[in-house]
Amino acid sequence: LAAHWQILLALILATGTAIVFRNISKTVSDDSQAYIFIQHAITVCGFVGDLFIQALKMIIVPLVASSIIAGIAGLGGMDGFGRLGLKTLGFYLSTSLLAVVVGLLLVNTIQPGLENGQADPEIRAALESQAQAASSEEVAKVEAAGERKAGDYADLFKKMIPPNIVAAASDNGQLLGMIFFSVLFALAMTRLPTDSMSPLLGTVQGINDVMIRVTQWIMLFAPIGVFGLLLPTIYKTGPEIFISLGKYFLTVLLALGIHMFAVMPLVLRLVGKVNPWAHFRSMRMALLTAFSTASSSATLPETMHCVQKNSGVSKRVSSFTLPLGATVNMDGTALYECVAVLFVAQVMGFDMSVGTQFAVVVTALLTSIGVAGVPSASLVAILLILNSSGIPNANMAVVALLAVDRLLDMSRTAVNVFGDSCAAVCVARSEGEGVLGTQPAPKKSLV
Ligand code: DAS
Repeated sequence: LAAHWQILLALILATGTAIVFRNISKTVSDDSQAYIFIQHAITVCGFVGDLFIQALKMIIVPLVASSIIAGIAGLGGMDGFGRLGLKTLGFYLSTSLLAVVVGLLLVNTIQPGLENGQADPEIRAALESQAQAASSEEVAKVEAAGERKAGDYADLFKKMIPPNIVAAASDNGQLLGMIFFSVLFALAMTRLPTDSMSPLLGTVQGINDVMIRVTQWIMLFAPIGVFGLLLPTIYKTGPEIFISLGKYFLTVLLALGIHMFAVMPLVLRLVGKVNPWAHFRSMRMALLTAFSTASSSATLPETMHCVQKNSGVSKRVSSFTLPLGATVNMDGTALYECVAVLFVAQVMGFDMSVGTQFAVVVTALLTSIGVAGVPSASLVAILLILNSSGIPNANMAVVALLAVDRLLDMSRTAVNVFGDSCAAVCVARSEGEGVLGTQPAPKKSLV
């Protein structure tokens, strides 16, 4: 069975088992053998799922550093790199803006927080009950996040120049420091005389090949890891929340779907001149991994493998665009922040004028750059936007959204990863590379 079918099967099995476990748990007493077995099974699954994510995170630093250095050093120095960097950043900003606009349109059209144009008291009650049901650590996490100010996101740019590269490498949600150092190292390498640069480049390329091999070994365990990640999630998330917060879920998932299956394919066709379907197929393992782990960073090794091996993007383009994208380009997150903030404003009866909505759009764009590629990272940004917009009951609302966030986090992380992979393909095409079955062409600008 092909690897992606194995993962899909694991997802289906986990869902089915979780639903059976949920129903059994409801009919037996807490001290029965069946109930105790189920709790142990959930714990074991959670443990296996965490091991899988940790294994993926374990290889991020050596894989990303060696990819960037080998890719850029192979690029031959500053000339190609500057152009590549500008194209990549321009692509990321414009697709994230498109995502936020899609989110804005949908949340103003569907109006998930309103009933006949007024704040919906039932939804507010649902949020409050979710907030009460949330665990103490979730409440503590939101309280702690509430202390963060907009300035923290400005610190992101300070993180670009890390005082300690080992410490920077350890924060695998924010790869900026490591990316910056690796790029600097690679550019300096191209200044070396060839006879001393080639053995170094050969070694770095060797390390990179080894790390890609290790990625493939880790991905062999993906079906087990995915099963372990999904079962506890679905077991804990009862179907009732999809009813009380149904319109909210619908708005987010619909907006993510429009961005991923309509907007981005259009960008692939118009800007990249490639067949979107071919790219979806080449990215399926990375998308399934992103959906299962809800972490762009943990998915990065698989994203690089799919973009390089299946979409045919060169290492020199993918080794720069993908690690940067996993850190700063989060289309799904920017879209989600916009929808969630305006949803809470609607529920709280807070009138969002066009000016305030524009401010939310800008803040969502900026904070999505700062959001780490780890599960539920964007809820911190949402709290910041709610507080800075003066929307009341921000903590209660975010605690409630955090409690029901997992499915949405998995979906928006898949959109984040897909957006990064589209950038790699479009930038590669503009660099004259023949990707996804197209022929190599002369270099041209992206637009
Ligand atoms: N889970 C984050 C990621 O890994 C996205 C988010 O929290 O919005 O991309």
